[in-house]
Amino acid sequence: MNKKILTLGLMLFAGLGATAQVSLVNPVPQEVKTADAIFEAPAQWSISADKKNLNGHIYDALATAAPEIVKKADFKVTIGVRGDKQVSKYKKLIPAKTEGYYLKVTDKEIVIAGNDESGLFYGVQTLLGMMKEGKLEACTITDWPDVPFRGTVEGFYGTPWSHEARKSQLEFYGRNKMNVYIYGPKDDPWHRDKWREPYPEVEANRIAELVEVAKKNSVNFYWAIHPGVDIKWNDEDRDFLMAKLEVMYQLGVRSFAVFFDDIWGEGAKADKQAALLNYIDDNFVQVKKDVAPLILCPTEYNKGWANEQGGYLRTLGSNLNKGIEVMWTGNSVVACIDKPTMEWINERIERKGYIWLNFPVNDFVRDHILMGPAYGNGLDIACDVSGFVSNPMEYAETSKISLYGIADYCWNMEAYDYQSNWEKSLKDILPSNHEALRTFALYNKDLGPNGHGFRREEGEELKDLVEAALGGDYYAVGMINTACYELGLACDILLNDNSNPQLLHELRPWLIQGKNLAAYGGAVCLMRMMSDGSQSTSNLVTFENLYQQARSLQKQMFDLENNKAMRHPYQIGTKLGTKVMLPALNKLFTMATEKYNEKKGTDLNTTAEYNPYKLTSSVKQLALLPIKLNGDRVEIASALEVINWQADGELMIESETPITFQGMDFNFGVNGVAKHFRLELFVNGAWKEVSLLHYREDDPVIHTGNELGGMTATKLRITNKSGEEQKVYFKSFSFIRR
Ligand code: 14T
Repeated sequence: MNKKILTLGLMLFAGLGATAQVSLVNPVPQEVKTADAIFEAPAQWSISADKKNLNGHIYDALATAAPEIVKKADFKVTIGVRGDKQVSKYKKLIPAKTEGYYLKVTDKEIVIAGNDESGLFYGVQTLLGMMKEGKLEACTITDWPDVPFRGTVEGFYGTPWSHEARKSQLEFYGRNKMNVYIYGPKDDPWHRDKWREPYPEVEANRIAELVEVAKKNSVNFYWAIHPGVDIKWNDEDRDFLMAKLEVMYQLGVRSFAVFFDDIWGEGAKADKQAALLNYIDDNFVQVKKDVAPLILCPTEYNKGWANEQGGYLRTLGSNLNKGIEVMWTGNSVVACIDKPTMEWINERIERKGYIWLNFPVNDFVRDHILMGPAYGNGLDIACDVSGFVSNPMEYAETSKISLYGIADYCWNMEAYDYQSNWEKSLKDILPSNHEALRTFALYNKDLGPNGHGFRREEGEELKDLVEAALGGDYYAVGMINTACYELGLACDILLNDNSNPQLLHELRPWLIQGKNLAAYGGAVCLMRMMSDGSQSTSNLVTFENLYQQARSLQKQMFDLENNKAMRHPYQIGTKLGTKVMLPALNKLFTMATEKYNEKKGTDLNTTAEYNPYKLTSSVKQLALLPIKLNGDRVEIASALEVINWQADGELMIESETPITFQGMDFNFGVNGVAKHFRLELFVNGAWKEVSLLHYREDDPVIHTGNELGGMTATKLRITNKSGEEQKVYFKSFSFIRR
């Protein structure tokens, strides 16, 4: 049989299956019965509901659906909450679960019956999700959440989300059935540094508005205070805190959290923290009666930091009032959560932990943006957590990709399929160009090496190809070339998409770097194919010109990575494809260049990474140490052995462009050795000496004299001037450029 026809047939078939409207709903509902009947939504429908549901946020949500709401229509929508007359017939079908609902869709009518108001709202969201493409599917759904509190904590360091971004988040949470938003951006002054002071009017009004938007979306807006940096455990500070909570209450806030993370000293005492929280609970939460249970973020918020001897967690466990929730990031600051994680912490805090998941937050890897799926958390911990919130990136819109998964995971844990959720999320966030977004996102999943050791899968789909290509398979090189072409194509398409301006604004630096990476890949793959010295039909497309192009792109990527105007003043850089694609291309570049050198007897530099700084040394052990730019700091990696620095041996650093020095220090690990070495800078064609000194006799760090600041040079060298060998450790060396 003709293969093409067969594939076409299969595709059509798959196409039919994929249109099931219920599969568009996120999170995946608990119990679904469908009759495989899909039909156009009616042009009009009438709504029958109890008075209280005929106006308000639930009705408003329903009104966003395409059908026009009229008094009398053939198609009837009945909505209600357990106890309402309208849905009394369905009493037995409504799940007796908090936030649960029953939904029935036929070609004549729809019934949505919530176990409570949230449940009804979520039933409406399910209907809206199913109608995304204008169609309905006959079904009955019985649905409820696994985790009672699901959502986010805006808890990262860096630029807090904008007001607009927050509103958009709250609507996104409503649509995806998340019910918690904890407001706690580290860089909001009135959350942390100025916790005692009330918000100025403009900021106060914004918070009041967010509370309203949250309510409309069935989200609890938690406002968090972070007093631990300078709190005194006295009545005065306690009253300051109570007063601030009262001010926030007046703005409409009804849910509160107190954070004690990333502090030390006085503020970090468990008994004091517990006493304060109990005081707030007794004298504020219980008195007001309409305030949600308090949430505490402890100082020892992960197992890695838990000091068992100190008894911090057990003190919280026994002292804190039972209703107070305790947050937990897992076995380390950034970790996936599993059953043993929960068993360990729940026993200590004498309650179910409230998970603060440090994903997709990128405040510790700001050169990467994270667009991958949320995976790796246990699918069997629904009963072990009281809440589960994600700490996202300062890139609010991009974070929605992962949050879409968090929402699904928390709602229906056992059924959670991260891959299919991820595919769905890309369509949800950028329907116009979800394929381009998907291709681009493939290169933006991993975090790169980081202090927390938290990595993500990236480039798995390329691994076999890369291996084959490195093994000399030209077909595989061609496939990598195609992948690079697709990446460039995706970047260009996205840079021209204006359907989600916020998303594309956030992604822009990475899209531009993505184009560089793609073009680099193209050049490298061609280089590899021409590296056997075969003749080109073009005078321009020659190996040596492709080599120049690849070099140029290495430099362009480097410049973009080190351009501080581009993004953050620290932790700068814009990286993607760092797990598989970039290293593969660099290897191909080196291989191709080596091959060519061999064939042609040329001497082209085979090292792939562009570096404007070059280190040379007549001290053998130093000659191969890597030198790197890190922001504005140029560093030589430390040596792990004793260095035998011979008399007159020198270490030289050359820069492509003149450097203006800000400061310099280095550590040879031996006290008092500054007098044995000479530092010189090459200024205007001549070597100029700069003095070296120790600040203290017992401190091996060597500093430079004040004359260094502001000097401009293209090279520097350090020479052993003592006339004899010096045994030193090369612990650190760095200078800062202006
Ligand atoms: F409160 C905690 F649960 C928590 O995670 N606190 C911070 C959080 O604001 C930040 O976004 C997150 C990821 O960087 O980690 C915590 O911050 C840290 C963690 C460290 F290990 C800050 C400095 C650290 F060294």
